[in-house]
Amino acid sequence: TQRLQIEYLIDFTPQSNTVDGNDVIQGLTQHSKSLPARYFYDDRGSQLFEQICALPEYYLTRTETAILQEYASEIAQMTGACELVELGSGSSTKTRLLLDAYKQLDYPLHYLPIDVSGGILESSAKQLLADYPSLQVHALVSTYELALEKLMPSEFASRMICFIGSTLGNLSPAECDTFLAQITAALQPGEYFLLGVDLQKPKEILEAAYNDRQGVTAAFNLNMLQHLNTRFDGNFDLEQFEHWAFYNETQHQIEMHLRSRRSQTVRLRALDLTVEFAADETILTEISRKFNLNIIQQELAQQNLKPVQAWTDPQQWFGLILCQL
Ligand code: AVI
Repeated sequence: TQRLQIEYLIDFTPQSNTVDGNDVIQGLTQHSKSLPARYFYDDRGSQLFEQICALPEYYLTRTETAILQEYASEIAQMTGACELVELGSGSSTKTRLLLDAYKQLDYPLHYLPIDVSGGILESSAKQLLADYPSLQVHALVSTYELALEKLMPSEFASRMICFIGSTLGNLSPAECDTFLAQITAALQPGEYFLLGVDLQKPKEILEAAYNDRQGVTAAFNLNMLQHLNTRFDGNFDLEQFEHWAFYNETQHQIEMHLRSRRSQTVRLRALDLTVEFAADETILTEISRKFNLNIIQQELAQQNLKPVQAWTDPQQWFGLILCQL
C-alpha cells in the first residue's frame, strides 16, 4: 500500500499565481500598508522559521515542546485512536511527540499535515515515513481555509485537528472567529481540536523573542519582500527596509513591521503595481496575539469547541488546550 500521498491544493511555486496576489495589492494600496503573514512561508522563510524556533530568546517552541513531552500520552489516552490533522505542520517536530504517544498505545497512525510550503512538507513527510514504519501520511499543500473546506469526514475512528505553535495568534480577532467556525465545520460531534497558545507575560520577554540578537527574525521578516520579488517579479531592495517589532500592551499583541529607510518607489510587475513609500513608512507584516488562558477557553466554548483540559508549563508562559466538538 502507498504510505505517502501529497496533494497540491495551491501551487506556491514562484512563477505561479494560483494564490493570486490580490491580497498583496489590497495590502499595499491601503493607507496603513500591510501584507498577509502567509507570505513569510516560502521554502526559505520556512527554513528561517525553523531557525527562529531554536533561538535562545524564542521560548515558544521550547515551552510548548516541554508541555507536549509531559502530556502527550495523557492527550492520546483522552482522545483514543484518531487521525491527526495538523494545520501549519512545518517540520512536524513537535508532532512526533504525539505520534509517539499514539504509537505507544498501539493506535494506527494516520497523519494529515497541511502547510503552504510544499518543500518542507515533502521533506518532513519522507523523514516521518522512514522513522514510523506503520505511519500513513496524506499531505496537503494548502492554505488553512482551503484545506478545511476540502477536508472530508475522517475515514478513521475519529479525528483531532492540531493547531499548535500559537499560530492562532497571527490571526486578527475577526479572522480567528471565521477560522474557529471552519474548524467546527471540519469536525464531527465528539471529535477533537488541540490548540497551542502563547500566553500574556512581561513586555521585555516578549520583545526579546521577536528581536533576537542574531537577527534571524529580522531576516525572516525581510525575506517576505524577497518572496514577493520572486513571486510577482518585484524590485524591493531589501537593504532599504528594516525590521521593527514591539509589544502593544493594550491589544496584547506583538506587531511586526518593515520600515522603509527612505522615500522610494517599488514595482511588482506581475501585479502591475507601483507602490510609493515615504521615509519611515511601515508595512505591518504580522500580529502575534498573546492570550489569557481562561478567556480563550471561554471563546472556544462559545464556538462550540468545549475545552476538555488545558495544560501549561511551570511559568505559565504557554498553554495547550484540548477541545471537543
Ligand atoms: C508562527 N507564529 C506563531 C510565529 C509567532 O511567534 O507569531 C511567527 C513568528 N514571527 C516572528 N517570529 C516568529
